[in-house]
Order: sequence, then C-alpha cells, then structure tokens
Amino acid sequence: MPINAGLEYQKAELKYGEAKTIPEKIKALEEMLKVAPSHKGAEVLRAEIKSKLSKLKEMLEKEKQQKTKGAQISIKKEGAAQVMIVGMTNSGKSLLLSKLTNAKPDVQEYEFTTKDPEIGIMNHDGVLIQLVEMPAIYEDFAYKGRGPLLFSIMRNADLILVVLDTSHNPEKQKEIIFNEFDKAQIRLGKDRPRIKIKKGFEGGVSYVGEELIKADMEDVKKLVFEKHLSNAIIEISEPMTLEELEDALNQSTAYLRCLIVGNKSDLSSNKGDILVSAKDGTGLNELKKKIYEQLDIIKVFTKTPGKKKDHPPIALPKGATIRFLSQIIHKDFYKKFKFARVWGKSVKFDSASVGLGHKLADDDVVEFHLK
Ligand SMILES: Nc1nc2c(ncn2[C@@H]2O[C@H](COP(=O)(O)OP(=O)(O)O)[C@@H](O)[C@H]2O)c(=O)[nH]1
Ligand SMILES: [Mg+2]
Repeated sequence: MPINAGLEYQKAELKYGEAKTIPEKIKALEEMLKVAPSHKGAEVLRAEIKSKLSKLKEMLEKEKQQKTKGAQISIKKEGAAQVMIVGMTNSGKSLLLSKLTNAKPDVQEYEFTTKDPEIGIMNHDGVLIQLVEMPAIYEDFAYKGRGPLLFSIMRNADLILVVLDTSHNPEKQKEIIFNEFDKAQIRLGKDRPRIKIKKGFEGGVSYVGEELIKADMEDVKKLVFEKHLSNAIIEISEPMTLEELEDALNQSTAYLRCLIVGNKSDLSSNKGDILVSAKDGTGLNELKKKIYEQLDIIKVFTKTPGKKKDHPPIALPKGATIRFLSQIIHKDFYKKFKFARVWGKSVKFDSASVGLGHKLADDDVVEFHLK
C-alpha cells in the first residue's frame, strides 16, 4: 500500500485493476495520478504511474497508426509557419480565423459548427503564415472520435493559439484544453527539459550532472531501467524532479509553444496572454504581432543597386546568414557571390559590406553583388 494514499486513490486503483481496454486503463491511471498524494515521499509512486501511462499511450498510438494508415496525418504547411487555433466550442475560433486571414469559415451561435480543420493564410507585413482552425476540444477529446488524429496533426505545428471565451469561465476552459493536450502527450508552453541521451552498446548507464536530479538515485536507476536504457550516457543540464526526468526520457512527448488568447473582450475583461475581440477587432493587430514574435522567424528585403527594396519580404529562420538567403533565392547563387551590402539592425552602419557568414536581423535590406 502506498504512503498515506487516501480512499479516492484506492478507488481509482481498484478501477485500474478492473479496466480492460487501453483507454480505460489510461483513464484509471490518470485518475490515480490526480488523487495520488503530492508529498515528496510519494514521488516514486507518481513516477511509476506516469511510466505505466506513457507505455500505454505508446501502445495506443501504435494501434491508432495502424488504423489510420493511409489517412492524411499532417496538414501541408504553406507560408513561413503553421499555427493551430484551438479552443472549446463557441469560443470564437472561426470568427477570429475570418478576421485574421482570407478564410471564410462558418461562424455560428450553435455548438460544434466546425467539423474539419479550416485553413487560412494571414499576411503579417508581407510574411504569409498559415492559420488552421481545429474542431472544438472537449473533455476526453484526446481519446475520442477524430481527436487522436487531430492531436497527432498538431504535433507538427509551430505554435498553438489557445482561444478562450473570457465571458464563460476561461480558467476552466484553459484547464480542460491543457489537460487534453497533456493526455495526447503534448506539453504546451514548456521547453523540452535539457537532457541528452547518448545510447551505447556497452558500459552500463552513467550520468553527467546527476547532482541536478532532485530524487533518490535508486529511484532514478529504476526509472531508467524501465525505459530500457541499459547502456547510455545521460547528461542533465538543469535541475529536475523525478517526474520531469520521466517526461524527459519519454521521447514521444512533444513540446509546443503556445499563446493564450482571451476572446470576447467586449463582453468581459478577463486576461490571457492577450485580450482581443474577434467581433469588434480590439487587439487583433497586437495579436498578429505576437504570433509573429513567437515563431522565431525574421523577414528581410532584397534590392537591386540603385533601386528601392523589393516586396514582399522573404521569411527566414532567426539567425539565418547571407548564405542561407542566397540559397533560398537560387541554390547556386552563392557561387557567384562577391559581397553583399546590408541596411538595418544587423550592421553597425547602413550599406555596410558583408560576407556569406553574416547573420541577418528582422527587416534588414540586402543588396547582392556578384562576380
Ligand atoms: N461578443 C462577441 N461574440 C463573439 C466574439 N467572437 C465570436 N463571437 C460569437 O460567438 C459565437 C461563436 O463563434 P465561432 O467563431 O463560430 O466560434 P467557434 O465555435 O469557436 O468557431 C458566434 O455567435 C460569434 O459571433 C467576440 O469577440 N465577441
Ligand atoms: Mg468554428
């Protein structure tokens, strides 16, 4: 019997014992995790439950993949990035999509209007970003109907926009949505724990930075053994609990950026990361800017000598060099490269001449000079 586990826990454990299907077992384990004691002494217990959970989820994922083989499992990316709009029914996802993009989705007062993902393209200062409205999320969506398929599609996204209806208990909506993502093994707004695993063929398991793990080493070893890591170097570079380590060892967990959008600000003034009204347009320009900032992209303009800069700009990943840009224009372009002149934030003075290795910044203007 676990340490001071209450009646609730015992009930949940009983349910787990009776569960027959994988989803039933997962549900029971999740309940156990919810009611398990939270004190330090029960950390091993929680890690064990999580470990069982992730194994079952992997099995479920495999089953699903077999069932959906041949079905489309991603939405083709268009533009510089793919952003998913998620939320519960009636939160205003469709209206928001129609205000931010060229899409004309159905906006309705009745629930569950949007049954298929709706795609639109947002133009932010010349950079095209794909926005995809997902069908509404509800409790247990992660396991029901097309939920599993839609969650697996979202794993490829660059950003998740969580849209809350601020006039209807937004905290509760947020909890439900984050919970479903958790069930689908997607962590929102968290960075992947900084841990490196180098698998080997012999030598057992050794640790670098083991003093950073806030747990008994015996428990850590047990966990690592359960993950079938028998020969590996595990390098830890930030403090973590046993539960976080369990998450980190779980290679199938996805970590995605998210922005919480409090919609219907005309009806209420509850806060998210940003407050908007899809209806009257409040905050929408600010939202576009925030989306762009979250994506780690920059835009640069090219120009020909003696002329003004070309439009539209070219979107690049943050930190991209002149070489990267030249290869986007044409793959052999850099072979004829002599130097480039740059105007903007990446240079100390305008019209500075730079080489292929020069790193570009947002809104730079680049003029290529060829041999
Ligand atoms: N007052 C107000 N109503 C909104 C706002 N955004 C959406 N709505 C309304 O909420 C209902 C549901 O909108 P819809 O975009 O279809 O929600 P979805 O189910 O999340 O796609 C519609 O009647 C919209 O007109 C808003 O910012 N303010
Ligand atoms: Mg909709």
